[in-house]
Amino acid sequence: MINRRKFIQASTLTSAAILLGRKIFPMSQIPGVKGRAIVISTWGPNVKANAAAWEILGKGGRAFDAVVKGVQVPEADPKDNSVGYGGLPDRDGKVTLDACVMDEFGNCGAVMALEHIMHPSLVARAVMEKTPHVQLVGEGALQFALAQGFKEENLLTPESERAWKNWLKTSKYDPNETIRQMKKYMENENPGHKEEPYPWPVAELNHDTIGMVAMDIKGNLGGACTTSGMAYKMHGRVGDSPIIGAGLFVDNEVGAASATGVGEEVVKVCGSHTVVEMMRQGMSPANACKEAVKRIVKNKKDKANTVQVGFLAINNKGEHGGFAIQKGFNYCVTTKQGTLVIDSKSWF
Ligand code: SD4
Repeated sequence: MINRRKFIQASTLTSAAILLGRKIFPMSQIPGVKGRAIVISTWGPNVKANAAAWEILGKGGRAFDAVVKGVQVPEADPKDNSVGYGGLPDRDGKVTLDACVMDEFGNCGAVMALEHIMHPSLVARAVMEKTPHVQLVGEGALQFALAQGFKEENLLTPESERAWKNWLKTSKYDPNETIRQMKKYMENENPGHKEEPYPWPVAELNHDTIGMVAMDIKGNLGGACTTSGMAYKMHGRVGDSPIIGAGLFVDNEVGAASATGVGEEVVKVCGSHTVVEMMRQGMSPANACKEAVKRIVKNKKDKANTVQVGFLAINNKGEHGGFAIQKGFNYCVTTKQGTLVIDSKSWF
């Protein structure tokens, strides 16, 4: 079994060294790719999502198609408590999903507070491709999805329902505390997780929103972001993830960025758009992410260390980077050389 701590330490080397370093998800079965295709996504456990995206990118497919395929992996995974099926509900026990997608032409689509549909990213894509609109919310989004043939289903798994009932005992809304409690709860639920073989112990599958951005071998970019939002939020609350410019932004001439963490803070600084604009001005992806973090830290003043937000980005040269407010944010990078998980630097 691979020691995760060692692996993460190894992954804190510079990105150039990393790409020469340990491959954790060999892509040898996929035909070699000429060019500079790359896909990155929030959080280490999304190696599986990257692999799904690479099935398209690795064959020379379109970045937009790749990310839409990639993010469907955590959406369908009942063990992922922050995205799609199995996502933790709002304080009323309802699973409400947010997602958006953006392509190389600047087309975009989003759904917000969508219930009962496992793949909000696909509905967001349908909004983009089949309506004159960009965003559909709540009941209207559901009606549209059903008219498009999406299946209505119960997304609240027994595990997520138990976690919610456990939360109801205190009913205290605190995003950081919620994440800590959720991890503790899932560890109790899965006492044997430490013995589980690589790639990831069960408890670590319970990560966060997936934001995924990619560049294909033609140099075109695409992005997708999907989440069940902050656990135990107010019913009707929408975070940053489905907001173009906040949770995701793509500009084919410059780069693409996505965000995870406390969405309210990301919205206030138009986070992902800020990252792309900073890259337009010549910053590296990591420094551009740091600039967006800096604005949140400035807004939060002495409370900055009470929230977590992480950004990731690629530029149009295929360079990648990330930055977070707190330690602990990592992202997965897949290129033709394989997949690696990189610990981002942080403000604190
Ligand atoms: C939200 N940014 O709804 C999302 C959720 C998330 O850490 O990333 N949580 O605010």
